[in-house]
Amino acid sequence: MAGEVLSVVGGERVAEAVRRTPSTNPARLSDVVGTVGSAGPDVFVRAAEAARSAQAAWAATPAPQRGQVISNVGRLMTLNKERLAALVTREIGKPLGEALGEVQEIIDTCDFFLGEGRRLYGQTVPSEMPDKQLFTFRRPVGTVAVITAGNFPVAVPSWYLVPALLCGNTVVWKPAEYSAVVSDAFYEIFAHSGVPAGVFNVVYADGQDTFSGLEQALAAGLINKVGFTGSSAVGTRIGELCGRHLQTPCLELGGKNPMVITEDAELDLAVEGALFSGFGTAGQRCTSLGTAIVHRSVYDEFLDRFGQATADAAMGDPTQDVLFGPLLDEKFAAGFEKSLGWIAAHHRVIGRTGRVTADNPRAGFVGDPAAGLFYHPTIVAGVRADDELFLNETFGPVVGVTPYSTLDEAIALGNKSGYGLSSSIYTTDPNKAFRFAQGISAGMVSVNNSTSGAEAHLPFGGNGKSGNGSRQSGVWVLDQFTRWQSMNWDYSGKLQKAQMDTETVEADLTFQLQ
Ligand code: UN1
Repeated sequence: MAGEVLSVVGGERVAEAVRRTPSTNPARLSDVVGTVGSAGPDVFVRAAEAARSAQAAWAATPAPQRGQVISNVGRLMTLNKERLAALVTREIGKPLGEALGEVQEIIDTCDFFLGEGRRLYGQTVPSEMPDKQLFTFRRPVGTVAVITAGNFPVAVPSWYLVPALLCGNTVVWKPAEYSAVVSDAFYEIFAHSGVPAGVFNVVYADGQDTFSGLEQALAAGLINKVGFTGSSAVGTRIGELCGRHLQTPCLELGGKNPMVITEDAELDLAVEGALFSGFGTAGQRCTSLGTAIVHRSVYDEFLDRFGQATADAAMGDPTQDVLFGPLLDEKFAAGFEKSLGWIAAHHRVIGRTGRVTADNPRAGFVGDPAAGLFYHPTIVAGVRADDELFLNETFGPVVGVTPYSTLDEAIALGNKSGYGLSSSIYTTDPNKAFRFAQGISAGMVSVNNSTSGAEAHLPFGGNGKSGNGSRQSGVWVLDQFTRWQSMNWDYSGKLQKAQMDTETVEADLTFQLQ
C-alpha cells in the first residue's frame, strides 16, 4: 500500500517532516500499513493560507457545480467501497461489515448534499414599506479547519468536509495520525472528483503541533470556523481558543451514554442492543453505551442474559465475522487500561478484564490474540452514581450496569455524568419513552435501538460535556458552514426609513362587541 503519507498543501505534497512514524494494523502489529510524515505548525499555517487563497474562486463556483463535485465523490466512494473499507479494517481494526457501513455513511452524506447544491435556499421576506424587498442568502463562512479522530476515519470527516465544500468553503483537514493511510485514500478520492487544488488541504501532525498551527492561523485571520471531533478535554481547549477569536466551533466530543431498560422491556431485544452498543467497535464510538440502567425487577435477569450474550459473542480478527476486533492503536489501549483501574471493590465483574493473552484467554477467540491489541469485553455490575466508572468515558469494551426503581430516578442517573450525546430506552410503554426523551439531556435518543448507529441525515451532536450544542448532518449542519446574510433592496426612489416611515394601520382599538 502507500509508502509514505504526506500532507497536501495547495495540491502539492509537503516533503519535509518533523517526524516519521509507522501506522500499524492493530489486529496484527507486525503489519505496517504505511509511514506518516508529520508536519510542524508552519505547515498547518501554510495550508490555511492555501485554503484562504482558493476560497473566493471556489465560493464563486455555482453551487450546483459544487454539488456535481460532491456527486462525483459519492460515485468514486461507491466504486472504491470495498477497497476503502478493507483499508479501514486493516489500519484501525474495525470489522469489515462495519467498515463497509462506514463507507456507506460517506455515500449517504454525498447523496444528501449533492442535491443541496441545487437548493441552499434563502428566503424572500415581505418588507414593511412599499417598493422594497427583503431577502436572505446563505454565504460560506470562508476557510474551515477540520480536526477528526480515527475511530471513524472517513465517515465522520465526511460529515464536515462534504457540507463545508458544498457550501463554498475551503478546508484544512487534520486527520488522526494513526489512520493516516486511510485518510490519504479518502483525500485522493476527493482530489479525483474535481475538487480544485487548494480547496481541500490535508495536514498530518500531532496534537500539540496542530494546536499551535491552529493558534497561529486563527491569529493571522486565516481560519473562520473550526470543526473538531475528539475528547472533551481537547474540545474545551479548542473552544477557548476559538472564543478568543469570537468564533463558535462545531464540537463533537465524548459521551457516557446511558441505556435505560424498563420493567416492561423486551429483554432479548435489550440484550442485543446493549451488546452492540457496548461492545460494537470495541466500545470506541463516542456513541458507545456507557451504563445500562436497569429496572430492579428485571436487573438479575438482564445481567444473566447480557453476560451470556457477551460470553458468546465473536471477537477477534476483524477481517472475519466478529462483533468486534482490537483497540484502535497503542495510545487507546493504554488509555483503556487506565480506565479499567476504575473498577472498584464494590463492583461485580462479569467475564474477564484486560488484554486477551495466553494466560488470560477468551474462549472462541477468532484468530491469534497475541498478534494485536485485543481486550476482553467486560460487564461491571453494581456501579454507583459517584463511581469514576459511572462518570467518565472509557472508550473501550466495558459496560457498567446499575439498578433503578422509578423512571425519574433512571433519568436522573442518565443525566448524572454531565455528558449528553446519545441515550437509549428499551420499553414497550410509549408513555415511558416520551417521558424519558423529555427528561434526558442527550442530543440523541433511541427507543428500542442502540445508543450508537445514528443515520447520516438526522442532527448529530450533544450537550453538556459532549459539545457546545452544534449539530452535524442533514440540513442542520448548513448553519455551521454558512452564515445568513440579509439584504434589503429599496426601489422606491427615496430614502424610506424602517420603523419611522412605515404607515400605521388606522383602527379603533376601543371597539367591543355588545
Ligand atoms: C463517533 O464515534 O465519533 O452514530 C461518531 C454512530 C456513528 C457515528 C459515531 N454513525 O454511532
